[in-house]
Amino acid sequence: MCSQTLPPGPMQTLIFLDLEATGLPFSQPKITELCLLAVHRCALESPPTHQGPSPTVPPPPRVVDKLSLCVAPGKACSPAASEITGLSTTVLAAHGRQRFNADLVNLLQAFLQRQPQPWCLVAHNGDRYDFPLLQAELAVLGLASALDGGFCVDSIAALKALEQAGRSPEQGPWKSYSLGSIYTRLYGQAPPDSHRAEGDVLALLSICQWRPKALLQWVDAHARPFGTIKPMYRATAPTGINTSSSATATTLLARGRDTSSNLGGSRRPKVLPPMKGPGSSPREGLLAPLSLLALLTVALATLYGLSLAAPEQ
Ligand code: DCM
Ligand code: MG
Repeated sequence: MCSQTLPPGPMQTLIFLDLEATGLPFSQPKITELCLLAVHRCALESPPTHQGPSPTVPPPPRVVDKLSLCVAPGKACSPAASEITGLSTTVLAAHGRQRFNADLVNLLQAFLQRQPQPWCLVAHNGDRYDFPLLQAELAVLGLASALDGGFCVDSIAALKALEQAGRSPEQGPWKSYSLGSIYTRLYGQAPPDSHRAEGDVLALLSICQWRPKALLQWVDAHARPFGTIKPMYRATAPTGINTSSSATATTLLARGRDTSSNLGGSRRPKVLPPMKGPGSSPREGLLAPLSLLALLTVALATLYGLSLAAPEQ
């Protein structure tokens, strides 16, 4: 690996991140839960050695910083999201959870600033979900560049590279790179607490501990500035004086999904019914001359019939 081509230098802190939210990207989701787990690179450079007959789930490093919060999303969770996460907007409100607001952004910044720099967010499917969603939440608050000092990588790409390294280039059977599938492949059991932000973050840490040194090398080579991540959707126009994200209209940015299904397609122009009212339709204006023409044709046909019949009478 040619480390001299890496502008930011080795990432000092890996921050494993997972977000739960109200739904999938086309629904312009809002965050319902987030978890960040900060691990210094030295914990991955010299992992505890584990001997045993079968691969066991590595224990997490002793020294970690963890931030885990539930968030009131300000919009309904999809039934699927509620089902898998166990969170609903009503329950989050009943527990007095606060919105994704400027205070939370300050909290995130304070947490990140405590870490040895540079830091790099690691999220599974982060490029398509967690990073653009986090950017969207920041953008809605007008704080789009709040996390611009840091870097990010998608662990799906990392684990693909790590699993394929050393294998023959022949294509094997198709493999799933979902968090649960990788974890089960590596450790022979399903990850606990799936679809809880903290559970998913711990599972992510475990799969990244499988080949920790190779993972660090990959991260150092592929980390990209968080500021280059495009928000999943953008605030367009405030709908009232309340600047909270619920009062802000949003627009989904094209991210590989059919954006026409935005808001269940309710923004698509509807086919208007024919207008009513006298003389309002150009078709109606043609009816009078057409009726006259039909009348004349009938008259002419009658006269013609009579003229044909006349000589025989
Ligand atoms: N999600 C969803 N439907 C799915 C899978 C995920 O709406 N079938 C949304 C809600 C989850 C979020 O994605 O909170 C993050 O997924 P995960 O729990 O896998 O991190
Ligand atoms: Mg999750």
